Amino acid sequence: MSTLIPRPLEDLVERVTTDPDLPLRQKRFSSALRDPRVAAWLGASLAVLFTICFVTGLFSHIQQHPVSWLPVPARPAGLYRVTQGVHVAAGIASVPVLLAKLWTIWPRVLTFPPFRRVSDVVERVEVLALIGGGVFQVFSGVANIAQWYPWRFSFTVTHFWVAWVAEGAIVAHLGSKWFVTRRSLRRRPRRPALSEIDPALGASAEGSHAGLSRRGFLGTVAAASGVLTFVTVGQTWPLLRRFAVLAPRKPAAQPINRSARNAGVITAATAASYQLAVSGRVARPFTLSLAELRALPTESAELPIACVEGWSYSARWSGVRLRDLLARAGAPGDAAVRVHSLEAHSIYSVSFVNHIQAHDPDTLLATHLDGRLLSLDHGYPLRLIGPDRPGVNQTKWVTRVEVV
Ligand SMILES: Nc1nc2c(c(=O)[nH]1)N[C@H]1C(S)=C(S)[C@@H](COP(=O)(O)O)O[C@H]1N2
Ligand SMILES: [Mo]
Repeated sequence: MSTLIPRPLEDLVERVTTDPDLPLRQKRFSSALRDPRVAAWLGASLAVLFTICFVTGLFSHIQQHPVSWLPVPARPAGLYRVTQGVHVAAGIASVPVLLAKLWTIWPRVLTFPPFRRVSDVVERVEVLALIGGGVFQVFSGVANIAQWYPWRFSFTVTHFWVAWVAEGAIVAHLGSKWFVTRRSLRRRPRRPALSEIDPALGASAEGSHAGLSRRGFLGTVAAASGVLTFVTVGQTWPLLRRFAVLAPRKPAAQPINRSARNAGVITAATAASYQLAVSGRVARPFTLSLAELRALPTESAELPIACVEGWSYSARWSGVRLRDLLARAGAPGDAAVRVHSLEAHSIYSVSFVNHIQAHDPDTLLATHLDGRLLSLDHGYPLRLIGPDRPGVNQTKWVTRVEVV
């Protein structure tokens, strides 16, 4: 194999990185836990968790940024609730695994010089994408759940594109490590021969890391990951609701992400002049006053609010069916809809409803939540709620239905 580095330098490098008394003494960080089998287990777990995040994330993306040529179905009604719940849970579960993986590999990052062969350069770029991408995705995802935005870029757009970089690096890394990983995972851990046991220390080669075996280390990582998931997943899974002590939002309290005050809609929503307009690609556009709206037949549906942040709850909503309004206006059968909010200057003030969801009997412009008139913060006087839709697109304070 051709090398990029002259022989004498290579010898020096060899000395520097192995001599325990020299600055870049990689060996000093050697630990029985930094072994290929541990690295392989952590890597394989991360690949599974990240891929779950990637696939569910693609679905979230198409949900949050809908395109008319790929309409998402309206059924099952709780689909997005499940996929987004899994997305966030897998992301949270990956935190301890990622930290452990970084800990096991970081002495290798110290290798100096970083490249000796052309293949090293390729590997470095791949590892950089893997570490950078993985750390960025987990960090930005967790920060977003905590509604902490220490950045200026758009979270959804950046999280989406970096996901491709990270997943691409995972696939490349899996390709290059496939045989090593498979061998490491298959091989039983080697038991040290008696001669290898240092009688003075009274410990095996594995004992160099005070007591924590490889199995114990992996077990600890798995337990940390399990506990973190257990104390947060109740934000979307009602069965574990009371254990969700680390969940930033408590779904039982029916959280509000944007209040009426924040959205600047209080006056417009409570004004006597409030109207709902149905217009656009229709034969008979019309408007309704609040009194006329209340005189219409009402329907109800049990539907979840599922926030992209991972919390969700199911509730009983009642109001007017969107498809009844479309029929009344003489909208075509393939009509999709843009629902406009009284809220101005927000990316959430207009929400797209594809033709499948627009004609679903459970897609409502709701006036009531769990039998009570909507509060201002929940979207009074009218909010959109439909099956298999992300929370961000369940627009509040609706004032116009534009048929497209
Ligand atoms: N007009 C408008 N509607 C909105 C939002 C918004 O910022 N503006 N936030 C959305 C988000 S992110 C979620 S998760 C849900 C939460 O619904 P709730 O506040 O009624 O519980 O409302 C959605 N509806
Ligand atoms: Mo949300």
